[in-house]
Amino acid sequence: MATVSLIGAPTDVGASVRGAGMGPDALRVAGLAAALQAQGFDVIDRGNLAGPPNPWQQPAQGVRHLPEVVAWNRAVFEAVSTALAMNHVPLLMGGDHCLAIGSISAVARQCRQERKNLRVIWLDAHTDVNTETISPSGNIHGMPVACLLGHGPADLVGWSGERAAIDAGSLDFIGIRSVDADERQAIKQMGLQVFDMRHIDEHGMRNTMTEVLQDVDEDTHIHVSFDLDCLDPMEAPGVGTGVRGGPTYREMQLCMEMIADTGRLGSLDVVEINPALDVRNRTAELAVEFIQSLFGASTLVR
Ligand code: 4U7
Ligand code: MN
Ligand code: MN
Ligand code: MN
Repeated sequence: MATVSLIGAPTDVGASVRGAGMGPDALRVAGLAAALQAQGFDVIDRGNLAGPPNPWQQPAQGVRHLPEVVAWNRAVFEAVSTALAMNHVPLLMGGDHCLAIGSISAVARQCRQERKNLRVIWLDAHTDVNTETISPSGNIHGMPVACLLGHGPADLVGWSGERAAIDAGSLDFIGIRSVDADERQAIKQMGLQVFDMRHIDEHGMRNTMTEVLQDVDEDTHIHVSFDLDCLDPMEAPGVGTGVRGGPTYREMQLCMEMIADTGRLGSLDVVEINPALDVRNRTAELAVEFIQSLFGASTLVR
């Protein structure tokens, strides 16, 4: 059985709603380590990374807190690289979604070294493809996908060793229902595949995931970047940028189980849990349930 490395990154520097920095402890309190251990995994909790405090400033040149975002992502990049080098499955506990820049850059670099095909599955209400020139907020948690595709602030691009850590064709978005006007243009220009809520409404989660996973083979490394605001806020109230109309509990379970069935999950981000806005840690507890499914726990009785 694999070893899972839990990496805490307690920061909200990439967001403008405060509180996501408490995400790692919310996941610990919800019993993440014990849940994975019960499934037979070895789990090592690496504790929390250190980084600068949130300076709580207005955006400058289109971005908020760029030096702090760079510092936190450096720490994440190093920790994820270390875990991968030990053949562990890194599980990044955010923190806001800007941290996916460091995490996925590290994964992309490792996959290139091992000649694996990296597939990124982005579970989110948002596409996070803004850049400093088009973002309506300047919040970098709305920009990680752009940075990973080689766009965005220069300090956040190229960390994997190539300008683009991932190519447009190896990235799939699930659950999308909030895209900004200029972001929409960027999505078209970059040729990104977006399975938005309309697609899930019309085709169902099963057909959607069948399509997403069709070309996964034995040389594929799947990275899941799980923003808890992907879920409907009725299920997951503890998020800073909730949007009505997300997948239901059952739809999300199916999504996770179908990814698990491939046997190719290699790394994971769990981000944007905001305990300050949550109800009795429900969102972190929900996250733990979904993580269990993603790691192969099944409620199937056949
Ligand atoms: B998250 C937003 F304008 N698009 O860029 C922006 F609507 O990581 C939201 O998906 C980004 O939670 C949300 O600020 C970032 C906004
Ligand atoms: Mn996000
Ligand atoms: Mn989001
Ligand atoms: Mn959010």
